[in-house]
Amino acid sequence: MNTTKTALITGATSGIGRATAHVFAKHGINLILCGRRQERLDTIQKALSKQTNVHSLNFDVSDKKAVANAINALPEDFKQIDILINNAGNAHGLDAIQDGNIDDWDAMMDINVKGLLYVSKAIIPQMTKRESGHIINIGSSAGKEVYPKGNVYCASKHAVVAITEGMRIDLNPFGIKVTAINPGLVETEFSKVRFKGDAKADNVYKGYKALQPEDVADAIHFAVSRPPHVNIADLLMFCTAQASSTIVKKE
Ligand code: NDP
Ligand code: 8X3
Repeated sequence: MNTTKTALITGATSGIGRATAHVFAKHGINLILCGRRQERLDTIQKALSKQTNVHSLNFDVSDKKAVANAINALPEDFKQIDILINNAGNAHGLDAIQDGNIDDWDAMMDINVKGLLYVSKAIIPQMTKRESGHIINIGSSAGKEVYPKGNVYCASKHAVVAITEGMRIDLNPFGIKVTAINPGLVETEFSKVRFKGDAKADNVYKGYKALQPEDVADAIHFAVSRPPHVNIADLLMFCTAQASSTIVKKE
């Protein structure tokens, strides 16, 4: 019996998703890498193919047809997905609700919430059929606590935590594990995206040691490597300097 598992990771071209792909490859997990930046997908696939079998898919998670088409067209060797890492997402803007940009709100709800649902919808039926699988949703400390100007991003991550709980309940009869990993500040391209390339992004991780994407990837691998009877349901992780969304000890 082939015991090698296959993981599909959304947002594998950067940050937490890319670091997770590296850790999984080191442990011999087959990979389906997803993202929109083809050049990055090619580079990561080339590097990790030395360690494991890798396939990449280019689609926007907020485009439901593109999601279904990409996943339905997977080659035979990659059709069985044992582990789904719903990681693609970002914050767009940091504005008081009265100043918020509607396009930013649409992007966060469409990608962080609906995108996660579209990808899950395309994969859950094969997991329920086999009565096995593990879904890991990347929430955030912003899914546990709302902070000033975080409004819609925090709402999108509260939704991720709620959807994770709903999945765990509904998929319980099928023996499917469902996990939320909720990090605080992680030094990735997240702030570059949030501030649309503005220099403000450079200050977010200054004066303290933020979580690194590899720290979160380790936690994700911990969750997927527990024995069959153990499910890490919900994990909140901060760097040592962070106590809450608004309390960070800086030099
Ligand atoms: P990055 O910006 O470094 O990575 C985001 C990833 O998401 C990229 O690979 C990007 O790929 C992908 N992505 C974004 N939009 C889409 C889309 N519409 N369709 C497909 N893929 C998309 O950020 P992080 O690694 O930090 O973020 C990963 C997850 O972690 C997000 O859900 C974020 O909310 C969450 N998180 C981040 C924290 C942080 O402080 N950094 C803390 C807590 C949670 P591409 O552009 O190639 O499509
Ligand atoms: C990312 C962490 O604090 O910027 O989810 O919302 S935070």
